[in-house]
This record gives sequence, structure tokens and C-alpha cells, in this order.
Amino acid sequence: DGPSVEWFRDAKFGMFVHWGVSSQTGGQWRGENYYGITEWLWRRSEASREDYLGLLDTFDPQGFDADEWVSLAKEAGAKYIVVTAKHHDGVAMFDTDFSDYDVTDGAPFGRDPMKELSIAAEKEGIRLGFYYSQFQDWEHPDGGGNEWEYDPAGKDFSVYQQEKAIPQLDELLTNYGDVALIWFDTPGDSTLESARQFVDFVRERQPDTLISSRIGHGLGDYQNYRDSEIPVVHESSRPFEAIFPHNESWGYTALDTNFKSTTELLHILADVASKGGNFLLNVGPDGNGKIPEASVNRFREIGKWMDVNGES
Ligand code: JFZ
Repeated sequence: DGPSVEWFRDAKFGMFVHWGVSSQTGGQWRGENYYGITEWLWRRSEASREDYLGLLDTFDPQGFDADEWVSLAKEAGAKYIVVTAKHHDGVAMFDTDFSDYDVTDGAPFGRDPMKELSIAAEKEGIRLGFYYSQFQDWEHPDGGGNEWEYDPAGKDFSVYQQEKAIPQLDELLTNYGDVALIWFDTPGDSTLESARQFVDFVRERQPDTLISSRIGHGLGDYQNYRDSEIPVVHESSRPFEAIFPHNESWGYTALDTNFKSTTELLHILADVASKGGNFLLNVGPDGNGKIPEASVNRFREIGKWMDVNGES
């Protein structure tokens, strides 16, 4: 049993979106340059919680337009969008009652971008899934990953899971319509029992929602490979997804303009599709909510290719 993976097997192409309060920095913060994975800014800088979470005070992306993101995905022939509802920093990109750190009540922005995206996606007939960092949560004292401020010996992971992660997943699976999938990530040393609780909870709230294999312990409805990895042959019975950023960061970076060419991206798409998988291509919108022009152009070109060479 488990949910039907039919739509996922047919999807072939999706848009991944990494967007958070760190997107404002573009990898340049307090006089330092952080090349690559800018979404890891807090961990890499080992800043105090006051300093890092202070990025909420300036988060006001008035340029964010959910329809614009969704139309670009649609134009490129993507069948689904996966967006960071909560990345490792623990900041909710949606309105939550279970943390003070969200962009709705905790920032001047005051809007709920996940809500706006869910409405836009439904209107355009494109599926929406949420990335939710279930293990790493650098903001919560009992969450995984923040060992520069909280001694791991003093942590009780189950407190974080019961007080924050499960309640927030409840919100995501209750207030945003049909959720295509939950993209769990980096299970770390989380236990089988913890992983099972997440799976059972998602099943209970939305039985059709797919779960990524990065929940750990061999669970999940489809298989993720390593970042930027394409298998020579895909041998499991689960469908798979290959994920790539344009450059060396998932979150917005001002330091890396070395974007893969459209030709390279199309080779990846064709290779992955020929093996039955989905290519999930990332964009990192900036602190004003705008998708970088280089990514926009590439998605548009992929769309032209799809019009001629894609099916459906
Ligand atoms: C994770 C995140 O830490 C990262 O910030 C980003 O969201 C990416 C999509 O996922 O990074 C990973 C997770 C798994 C592997 C590598 C990087 N892996 O399995 O090789």
C-alpha cells in the first residue's frame, strides 16, 4: 500500500526553490564571503541566534509574486514545484503558531508565501510540495545540527519533534490544500521510530502526499540520489528524482554566476527522463523574492525545448 506514485512517474521535470531569510545575503554577510550553499550561512558563520535570526527583521521581499514563479515553472513544462517551507535554519516560510520565527508574524513581510504559492499553483494546475527539514533545526535548542550554541549531550530530540516539527507539518498539511509531497532531508542520526512517526503523521493527514527517501531508514515513496547525481541505471522499484542546482548554491548567491548552460540542463533532463526519473532543477530567489534572470532565461529555453520535444 501507500500512496499512488503515478503522477510522479510521469512528471519528468520539476522546479525546486530554495528561499529563506539568508537569501537576503546572497552569501555576503558582515564583511565575509560564503561561496556555495548560502542556505547554510548560519552554520557556516556559527553566528549567535540573535545575529542570525535578526535577518527576519529585514525580510521584506515586496517583489515576491507567486504567480510569476508558478507561470515560469509552467512555461518550462515543470509538473511540480518543491519549495523550502522550513530549511535547516528553522525559520518557517509560512504562518505558524508553533514558533516565533516565521516570515508572517516575525518579519515586516507579514505575508504567507506558502499560502500564496498554494493558491497560484492550484490555479495553474501544477502540484506543490514542501521541503521540510525534519532533523536539522538550528533554531530549536533540541533540534539537530546546532552544536555551536547547544551541547548535543543536553538535547532531547523528541521535544523538538513533538513541539515543533509535527505541529508545523500539521499546519502545512491542513492549511495549504493538497500537498503533492513532503521533501524531508538530511535524516542525520534520527531514529527509525522518529522517521516512522513523521511518515505515519503525513499518511494520516494526507494519504496521497508522497514522502522523499531522505526521511531515512529506507522509508519514503520515491528515491532521491545524491545532489547532482544521476544513476547509470536506476534499479529500484521506487521512482526516482535527480536534483541539481544551477551553480554551487541552492540558496541565492551573488558570488557564483557560473550557471550550467541550457544545453547542459537539457542533457541532464534527457538522461534522467530516459531512465524513468524526474529532474528537479533548483532556483534560488533573492531577498526581494525575484528568481535570478539567468535561471529565468534557462527555464524559458527549457520550455521552448519542451514545446517541440516534450510530450503532453
Ligand atoms: C541538503 C541540504 O543540506 C542542502 O542545503 C540542500 O537543501 C540540498 C538539496 O539538500 O544537502 C544534501 C543532502 C544530501 C546529500 C548532499 C547534500 N547527499 O545525500 O549527498
